[in-house]
Amino acid sequence: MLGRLVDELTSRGIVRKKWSKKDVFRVFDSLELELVAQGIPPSLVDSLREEVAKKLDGVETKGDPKEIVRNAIKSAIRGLLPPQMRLDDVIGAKGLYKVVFFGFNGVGKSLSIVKMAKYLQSKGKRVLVVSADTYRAAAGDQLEGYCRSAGVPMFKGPRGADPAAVAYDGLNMASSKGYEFVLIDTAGRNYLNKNLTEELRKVVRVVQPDLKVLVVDGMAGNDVLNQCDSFEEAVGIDALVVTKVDGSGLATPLVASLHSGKPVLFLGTGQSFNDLKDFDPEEAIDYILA
Ligand SMILES: Nc1nc2c(ncn2[C@@H]2O[C@H](COP(=O)(O)OP(=O)(O)O)[C@@H](O)[C@H]2O)c(=O)[nH]1
Ligand SMILES: [Mg+2]
Repeated sequence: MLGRLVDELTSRGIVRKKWSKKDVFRVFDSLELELVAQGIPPSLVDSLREEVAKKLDGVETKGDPKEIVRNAIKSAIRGLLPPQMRLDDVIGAKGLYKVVFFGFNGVGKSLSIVKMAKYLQSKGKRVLVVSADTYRAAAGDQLEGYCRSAGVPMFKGPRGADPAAVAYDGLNMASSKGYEFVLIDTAGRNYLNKNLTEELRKVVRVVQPDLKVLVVDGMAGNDVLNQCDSFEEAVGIDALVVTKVDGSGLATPLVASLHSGKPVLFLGTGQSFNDLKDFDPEEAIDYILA
């Protein structure tokens, strides 16, 4: 993704014996369209341009210039990333830890919830999954099927019930039975309209979650960034889960985290319940530098 940028900055440095801000700006300007076309939003190209220029300004082209450039870009990206988070960070939470998940249909919300539930269970935690997706008949059933085969307890309301009421009942059940985590699935659509926004806001109001997680599909490309913006505006996001990185690679989680300023809680890496892993920013940065 950034391979050309590295090469162009390197040759500019070699020709001029050192880098100046102006050199860096010129290279970025000549590649801007290409970077944007590859899925880096213009605002991010701008901040990267500023940061890399600051790092390289006045640096002499000694030793391995390509390595100097790579390190400057790496450290610029690190500086632009929000503090990251991982599943193990929430494990020690006291009391009932409440997580609400949202995102469009088919992104992998339900499967991700069960993955997280199983992971927490494997660490000795008592986890209840709640389906507040009462909109599609199949949704609750599908989640129920996942939970049954994963061995995760699940609560669902009647079809057509008010999702916030179901979430509320699920919470009550979780606290009365001594669960430590409650993971709430919500209805997706293929777009975010007024109804869904209102419905999600109501669930959030009732649940008062410790964590609001937007699930996005790594294969969805740049649309992921629009989804981050829309859900942030609608209900606010605390963290992202990026699924299907087994197909998409690591650019999407990195760019989405940079763009939204939100940490990536974990990545979906396949279709089975154990297919999840921590987001490793260093690995992702190396991935997009190639
Ligand atoms: N390859 C791959 N497929 C995934 C991943 N996460 C979810 N899926 C698949 O995506 C489809 C939709 O998942 P589902 O959880 O039902 O999405 P939801 O509509 O958002 O609840 C299913 O076929 C899942 O098996 C992932 O990390 N990798
Ligand atoms: Mg679902």
